[in-house]
Amino acid sequence: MLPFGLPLTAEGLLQLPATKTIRRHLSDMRGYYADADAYAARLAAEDSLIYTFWETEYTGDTRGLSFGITEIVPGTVGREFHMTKGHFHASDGDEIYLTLKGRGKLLLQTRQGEARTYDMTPGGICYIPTGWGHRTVNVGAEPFIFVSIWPPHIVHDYESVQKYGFPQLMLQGDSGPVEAPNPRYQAG
Ligand code: S6P
Ligand code: ZN
Repeated sequence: MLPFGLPLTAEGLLQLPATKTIRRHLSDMRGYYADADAYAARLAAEDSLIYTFWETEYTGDTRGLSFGITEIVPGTVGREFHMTKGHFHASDGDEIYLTLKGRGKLLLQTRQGEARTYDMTPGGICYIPTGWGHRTVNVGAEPFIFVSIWPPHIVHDYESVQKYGFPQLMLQGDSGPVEAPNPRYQAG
């Protein structure tokens, strides 16, 4: 990795060459949304883009840092807001999220079933210790964009989240986002 100095904005950071660009569409999110009928109906109409992340994963020795920029498109599946799949770090390694644009929520869970939720607004920072599964949700009407920074050689565990979900769902209420318990959740 070469040194760089850029404005902490989506426009600034997106100038960086990403080593990977991953786009997750509705069809990649089968089983993730609580309302299976709403999911099927939307997918039948269109396989829309839910989120993109541009990643520069550090694969050298143990000194570097990996980072990524995630953009979640606004919208819902049924009443549930667009979100990332979410994962645990299966190996030791904490992570930092810095919000650049839009309005989001960070959902956290431990494998024992403890849950926490944090607001993500521009200029805000969230710290995710190892052991806390994490998912981000766009609860606004605009694209929600944040930066993530994590140490090298992290193993990402998606399987536990795919199987058990998160304890909390983030739903569209009458006057903004509301959190509800996930009826299908089981502690991993
Ligand atoms: C990586 C970090 C983020 C996510 C990205 C997409 O440790 O937490 O860069 O990879 O926000 O989410 P997900 O759950 O599909 O990897
Ligand atoms: Zn992570």
